[in-house]
Amino acid sequence: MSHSTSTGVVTWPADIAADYRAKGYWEDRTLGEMISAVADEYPDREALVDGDVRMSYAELADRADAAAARLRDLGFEPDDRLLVQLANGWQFVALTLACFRAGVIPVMALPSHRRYELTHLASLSESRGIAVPDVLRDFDHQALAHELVAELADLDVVLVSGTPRHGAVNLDEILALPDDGTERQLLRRRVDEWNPDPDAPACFLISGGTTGLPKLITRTHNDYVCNIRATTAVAELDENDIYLVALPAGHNFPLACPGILGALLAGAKTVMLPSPEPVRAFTTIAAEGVTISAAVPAVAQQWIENQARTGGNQLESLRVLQVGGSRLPDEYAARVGSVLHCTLQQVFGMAEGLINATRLDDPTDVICTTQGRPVCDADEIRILDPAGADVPDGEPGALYTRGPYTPRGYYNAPEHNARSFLDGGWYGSGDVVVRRPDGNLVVHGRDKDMINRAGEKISAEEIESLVYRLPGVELTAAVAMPDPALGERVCLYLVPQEGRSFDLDEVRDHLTGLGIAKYKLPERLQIVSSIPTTKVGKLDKKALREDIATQLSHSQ
Ligand code: OOB
Repeated sequence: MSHSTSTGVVTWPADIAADYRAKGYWEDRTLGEMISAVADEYPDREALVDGDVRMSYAELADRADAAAARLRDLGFEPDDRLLVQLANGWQFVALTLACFRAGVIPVMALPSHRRYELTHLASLSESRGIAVPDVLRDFDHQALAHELVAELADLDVVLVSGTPRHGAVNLDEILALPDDGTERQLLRRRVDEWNPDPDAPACFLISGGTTGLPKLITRTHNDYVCNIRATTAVAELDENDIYLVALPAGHNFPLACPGILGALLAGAKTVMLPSPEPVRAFTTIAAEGVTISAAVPAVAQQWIENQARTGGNQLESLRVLQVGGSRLPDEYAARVGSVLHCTLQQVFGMAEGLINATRLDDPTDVICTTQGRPVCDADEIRILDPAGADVPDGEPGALYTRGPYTPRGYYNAPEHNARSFLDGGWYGSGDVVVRRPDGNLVVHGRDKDMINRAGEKISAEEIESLVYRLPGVELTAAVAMPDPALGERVCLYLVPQEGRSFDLDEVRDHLTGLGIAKYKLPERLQIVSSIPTTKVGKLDKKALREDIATQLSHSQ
């Protein structure tokens, strides 16, 4: 039932690890102990706001400790995995901290994931438990969790925020605050003794994915703390800040760049919202005095358009808007300052590690037309041509990186690691970038088979492999089509077998039946009699992207 070691975790070479340690990039402290120390320093400060729920640092830390002990009592052991699929709310934060304290590894799924993704993530991570909302946006997460428990050998505990059924555990009881002060102190002492190894994984993040199925990224306490520290410094976030979480909290960006964990390590306040919808977001920003938030370009665009339409001074407290996850069009970059009246920080990051960002005092041209530079001075980057030679500044090439918070491999994925990492541990992000002479990167495009829909990454291969399960498909290719609101959407090219016809609804129903997340569903179907191929015989996706872009521009 338990796993004594994280065998599938790829570690940094010993000499490099020693160097990161000696230079202070790795502090050898766990996220749990660091946040407990902050709570000791600022017990009465407000840490977390979620609607009517307001929690001090002391209360949050006490709830996390109590929950850590209760997870142990339920049978969770250090290095056990817990698949976390919770909406943005205080429970997400308290449970994540509880896992850190107990040495249990949260696997950060998204509320939009469905049977297909959760089955894969639970089995790949060998999760012992799954934490879900009950029914959320008309979807019965609890029912699905029970089905997964019935099907997966390792998975046996369902934690539900809401009304548990069929022997599920009530998450709100797990996270309850013991009312007795002495008990709280005893728990604190008990949990302090479990402090995990700082080189052990703190959490598993999900890769954007270019392969058929998503990969898991192991983030150790040492590396994640380094990531958080560096992004906190460049966002100039301190204890006076109020950080708004509007993106799904399990994403690296709102979780740790600097995100929720950065706000907690700084002694700042975090405000949770279930969605970035502008009317509610603006009301919350005004009511709570939010100073900093993170958005994907699609959300930044909505905020800009909403503010331009309504005017008003609801955003007065907002100091910084971080924008990343996909390329922010330059015209919107300029409007963050002129319409939202805050400083834009472009963030070009990845769950696999490396974070680039513009600095708050950079010249306007850097802030508005580049995606910034690495946040940590131990980050190393190389930009290579197809033959593997470094390209000069000003010329596009493929981005490779390594550093103190960029893990050297995905979890349990040796074959895939051999393809994604070069000798010397360089991770190839699949992005095509140009480095300017001032060191800032501009993302020109990508060399990976993925669709970036409003910052959510969709693997073309994953969609295609599922479409092939539909009888009568001769050939199919999923490609990105440009979209003014979301950046990109999925367009599916399909060659039917003789005598067969398809429409978009049939394809979408088929995929929905297989249990994939809705955001991955194709939004346009192009029925064609053939698909062009490249010289080496691969489907020519570039030609397809150009074809759909041309068709869309003509139909406007
Ligand atoms: C963030 O992380 P992921 O893992 O969902 O996606 C990483 C990929 C990058 O390789 C790149 O293709 C794309 O997303 N990307 C951007 C971008 N930021 C990310 N492409 C162009 N411009 C940008 N600013 O997306 C992520 C993780 C941490 C912080 C911010 C974003």
